[in-house]
Amino acid sequence: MLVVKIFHLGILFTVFIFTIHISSVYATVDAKNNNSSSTGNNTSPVKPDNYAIKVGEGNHTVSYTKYFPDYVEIAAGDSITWYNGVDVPLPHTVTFINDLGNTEKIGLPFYVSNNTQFTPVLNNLGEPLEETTGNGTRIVMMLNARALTPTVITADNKVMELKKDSIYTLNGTEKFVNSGPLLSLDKKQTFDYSFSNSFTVVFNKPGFYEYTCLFHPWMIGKLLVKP
Ligand SMILES: [Cu+2]
Repeated sequence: MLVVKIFHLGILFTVFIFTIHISSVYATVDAKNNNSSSTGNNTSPVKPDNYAIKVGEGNHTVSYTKYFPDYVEIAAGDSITWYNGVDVPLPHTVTFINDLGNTEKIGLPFYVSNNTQFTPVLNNLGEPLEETTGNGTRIVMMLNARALTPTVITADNKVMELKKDSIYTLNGTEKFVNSGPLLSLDKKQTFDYSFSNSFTVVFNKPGFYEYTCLFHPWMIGKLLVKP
């Protein structure tokens, strides 16, 4: 129960991750294997492990768009928590895409009524990108909620929005599993929009998984879930 409470408190949760797991990121698989082989007691179940992966690297002057580490091996039942630990306010996502039809771009054109008025909430902070098509239909570019919020699209195309800092159990059939933008805890406050800091996935199904960042498609992470 204590662990559950910690998971529900974003700040404490991150402190927990930092203190317990940061230094052992590289030892993930070894630690797990050692635990299970050295007990000599096949009747006691192995407790699932939680590993931490940094989303973005670098410091306040130089940031690197990569996952750190970008490859891990874990066991079925284990979980991974991705978190943004970079000093700069640069968001990244952790996004599993099984079906390229569900890539979910960040900006999308939408039809709107020709007399719709757009008023910025904040003074002089931009205007919508819009265009009138050849047949007089008006189109505006809008941000795609599925890219910018924690979202799952199931195998049967059900779209589910998750909570911020979610813990999601992957069943392996999803078309799209997205953390939404992750920002460092101290950087979240500089945005009006409420971003997550972390995203946790529980992997019960063995297999090879790849994920990417919707902002930086060259960011690729891979993981192997062993039976
Ligand atoms: Cu990124």
